[in-house]
Amino acid sequence: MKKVFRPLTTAASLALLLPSALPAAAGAADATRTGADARNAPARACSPDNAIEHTLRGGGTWRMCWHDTRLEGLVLEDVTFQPRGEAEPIRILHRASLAQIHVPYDNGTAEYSDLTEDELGAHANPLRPEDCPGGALRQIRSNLATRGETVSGLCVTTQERGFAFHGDNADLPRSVHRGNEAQQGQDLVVYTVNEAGHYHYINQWNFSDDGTITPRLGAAGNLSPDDFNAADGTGWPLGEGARAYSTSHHHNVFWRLVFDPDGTPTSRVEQYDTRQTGHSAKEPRTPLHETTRTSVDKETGGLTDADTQRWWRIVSKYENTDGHPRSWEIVHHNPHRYGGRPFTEKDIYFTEYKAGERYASDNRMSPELSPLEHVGQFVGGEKLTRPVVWVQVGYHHIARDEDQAPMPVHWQSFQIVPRDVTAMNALTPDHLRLPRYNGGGHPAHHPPSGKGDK
Ligand SMILES: [Cu+2]
Repeated sequence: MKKVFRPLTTAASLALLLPSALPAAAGAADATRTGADARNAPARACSPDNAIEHTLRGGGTWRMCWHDTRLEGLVLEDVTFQPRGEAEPIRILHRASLAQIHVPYDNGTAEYSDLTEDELGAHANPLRPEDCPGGALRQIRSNLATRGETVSGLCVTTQERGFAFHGDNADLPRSVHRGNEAQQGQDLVVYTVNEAGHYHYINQWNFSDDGTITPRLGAAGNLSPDDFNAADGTGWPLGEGARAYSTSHHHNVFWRLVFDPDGTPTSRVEQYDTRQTGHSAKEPRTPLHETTRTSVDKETGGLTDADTQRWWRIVSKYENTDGHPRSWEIVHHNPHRYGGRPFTEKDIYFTEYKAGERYASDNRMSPELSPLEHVGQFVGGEKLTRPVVWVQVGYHHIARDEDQAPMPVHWQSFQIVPRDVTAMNALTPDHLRLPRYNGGGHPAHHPPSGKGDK
């Protein structure tokens, strides 16, 4: 369902014309860094309205800068995490955003590109204080504004995430709590709600106190009344009897991540696969597994192969204090891969950084963007020095009676998890930050006890 698009302000148009939709000064600062080792380079200017900084209960501080564009909506830049006790913020991402929501209907009657066609970013919904519990709303540009050009559409808040850890290091006296260390985790959460036709998408980013980033897209709103067809047998009957069939469809969501690990534009990509190689000689002949590492040196697309438990990581030039390269793992599973288009064939793509390669499909939106159409074409075998990561998560939506009305939120997500960024858990309590708790092999946790407290 298309909306009539009312042009945005000059500022919005300008945003689209600049290579990365940044203020000119910031763009210039960016250019000076390209190809250079810019560790410790000063952060780009970020106005107070665009800066987000929050220290979570666990002591870690997230910092980032946000802006919005007409198509992508929320864009996060210069994302850093400073674990408690760390002298400096650790840079992770240069730029992160949605890159497409591709919605093809099973019967071939419709195929939407919700970012580029429906201009997702231009349709940020106003949020009420109760839509942002415990947080603060910020103004974001929107065509849905009833007055002026902005709505209170960006929520910055915190959410509880349950146990961050629960363990027994035998450092505490045995007691009624059995000497357990436990802590509840907390996320900094940033989101907008944007309309594309009858759908409302929650564009949410969770930043956890352990350094994990979880981009999430929640599909909500209402089923498209235009996409009901009782005749072709491809949908699901909604309402009484079997008169109205809601047409099944996919939501293929793409994110684009420009990493900037430790503030350097260059990084490496590695792929890991685990395979069973046989069995141990001794009974009970336990299966043996071997994990192999493959360097991803050139642009490529990859599959989250269930048989090999494949995963990838972005590796920094710098090491943690244990002497291990800092890296960020892409924890990713594409449950409903859509094979119907060349840009949806892979679950993840790695391409060399180009500002004009912005959308996973329908990329030829304006003159400053690459003439190439989609991410499948961006993969041209070029050597990777500044890898851009494109993550796809698909969802085949077969409607159910409960989808009306409004539809319950359905989430699609993946995670960016620190791997060897710090020498220990970012949340490790100070009294456990000891050599004997870092590296394993420390004495057994449970001394023999005759008190029956096992
Ligand atoms: Cu749907």
